[in-house]
Amino acid sequence: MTGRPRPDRPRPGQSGPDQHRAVLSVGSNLGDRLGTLQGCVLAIGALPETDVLAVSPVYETAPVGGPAQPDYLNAVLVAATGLRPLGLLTATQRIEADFGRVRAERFGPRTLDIDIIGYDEEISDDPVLTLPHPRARERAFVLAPWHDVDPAATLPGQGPVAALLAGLDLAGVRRQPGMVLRAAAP
Ligand code: A4P
Ligand code: MG
Repeated sequence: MTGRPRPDRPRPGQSGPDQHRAVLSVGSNLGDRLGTLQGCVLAIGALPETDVLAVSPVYETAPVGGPAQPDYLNAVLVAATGLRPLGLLTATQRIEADFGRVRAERFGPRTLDIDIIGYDEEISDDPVLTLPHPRARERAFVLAPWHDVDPAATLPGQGPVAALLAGLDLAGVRRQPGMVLRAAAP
């Protein structure tokens, strides 16, 4: 059974009335960082009603906040999803747990962190899911890869990503051309 259209699942680039655009930031600074991020991207693409539309280059980044800890690998992905925001949060937290995430201390080292940076144009100050992500605007490790993958992006309520990025110190973020994440399994 190949090539049969699946009307219940819009293909990448398509959007229907029940499809929403989510921007996700992924980061890892413990274990096989690149392998974890690749597995994470594939797991997100395997969620119900969800397609990964674009994956950014990988950056190695100095840790922001928290205790002394190893450098992170960070990337951003853009997805089309039929999941509602809280459903997407629950699903991404399950993926974090599947990759061995232990919540020991805030901003501490982790095998995998998935943050929902934006969901359509939604704005919410709910602490369970704050949209857009409350610290995205000040984080080069989020905005640099997001800008790579979508130069015209805007952070809802905050302005163009390009303008926000221009005001940040980029010293701690280094693009890694030798590290590439695939949006889907070959
Ligand atoms: N939560 C609220 N809004 C959101 C959202 N938009 N996306 C809540 C995801 N979660 C959201 O998160 C704590 C709670 O935030 C969740 O229960 C959820 O309901 P957590 O993942 O359990 O804990 P955390 O990640 O330690 O805390 P927090 O506040 O999410 O930290 P951040 O902002 O994720 O920062 N430095 C570099 N270079 N690279 C990094 O990736 N990441 C962090 C974590 C710090 N420093 C870093 C990096
Ligand atoms: Mg987090």
